[in-house]
Amino acid sequence: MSDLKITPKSIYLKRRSFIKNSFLGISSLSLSKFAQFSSFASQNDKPTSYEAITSYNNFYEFGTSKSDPKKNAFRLTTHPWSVEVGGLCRSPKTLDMDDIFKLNKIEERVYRFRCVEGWSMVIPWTGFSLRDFLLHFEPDDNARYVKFETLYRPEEMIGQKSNILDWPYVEGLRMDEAMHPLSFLSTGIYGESLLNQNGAPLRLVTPWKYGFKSIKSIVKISFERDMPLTSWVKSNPKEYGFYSNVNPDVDHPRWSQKTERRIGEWLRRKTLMYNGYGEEVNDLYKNMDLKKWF
Ligand SMILES: Nc1nc2c(c(=O)[nH]1)N[C@H]1C(S)=C(S)[C@@H](COP(=O)(O)O)O[C@H]1N2
Ligand SMILES: [Mo]
Repeated sequence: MSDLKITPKSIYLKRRSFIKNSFLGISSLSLSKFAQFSSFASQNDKPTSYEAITSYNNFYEFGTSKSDPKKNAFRLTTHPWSVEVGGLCRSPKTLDMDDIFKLNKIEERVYRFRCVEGWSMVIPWTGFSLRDFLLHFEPDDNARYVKFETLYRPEEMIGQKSNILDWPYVEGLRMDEAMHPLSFLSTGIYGESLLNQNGAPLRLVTPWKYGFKSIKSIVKISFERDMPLTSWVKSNPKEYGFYSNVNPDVDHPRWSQKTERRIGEWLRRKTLMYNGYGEEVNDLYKNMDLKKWF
């Protein structure tokens, strides 16, 4: 797809969400200095093509190679779809996607996206703030973490017939990370509904963390007291941590994290601390040893 074709829609969406945000902002709790802006990528970050975003994927439920998700994800039925939200909160509920769309105003966020494997993209997501969504369920004061789970349906998710990971895929955030204004639940890309290979109908996006934290096709969210045991930590705790913040100074045991290949570019780029979102997220980790808590 040519950039000429996609840009106008993207700009249009951006402008719309900007207007919405500044309008909303005055009374909204979530209005921070960041939420007024719909774009969190710089001039230097040209959005990756829709074609690449939807054909070069990691989604092990459909196979382990980059082309498997696009090839195999058509089997997944996403209508109807419900998301159960519970655990330590006052208003647990199971919602279908229509309820979810009614709860939240859709906005666009252009974010850099960095996979732990050393490639990156720039993705114009549509969706809504995770914080705004979670507040509807009135989390208790003793909720310290949020746990997310992907659908388990091996008849449709054929990769789940292999035991490469312990299904269902589980991810988690500390409560303050989940409540951070950058944390986002996505329902679309370039203004189109998410395709199955990208995690339809609902997936997480935490742009300062490695891509595997951005769990796809979510069916369950729960507020927890203890740190959830996430899929990658469970499968290989020496190589993957709970926090997994993008950090060029902490190498993966099998490769350096200093640089990355931006899909669509020739030369490798320097990887930025917190994927370039340090100004926004530094405070979350100010008392932590980032080498120890990787
Ligand atoms: N359920 C689930 N979520 C997942 C994965 C997965 O295998 N299963 N892969 C993760 C990894 S490693 C990355 S890099 C991103 C890729 O997202 P994308 O294919 O939309 O770019 O999804 C993440 N979310
Ligand atoms: Mo990844």
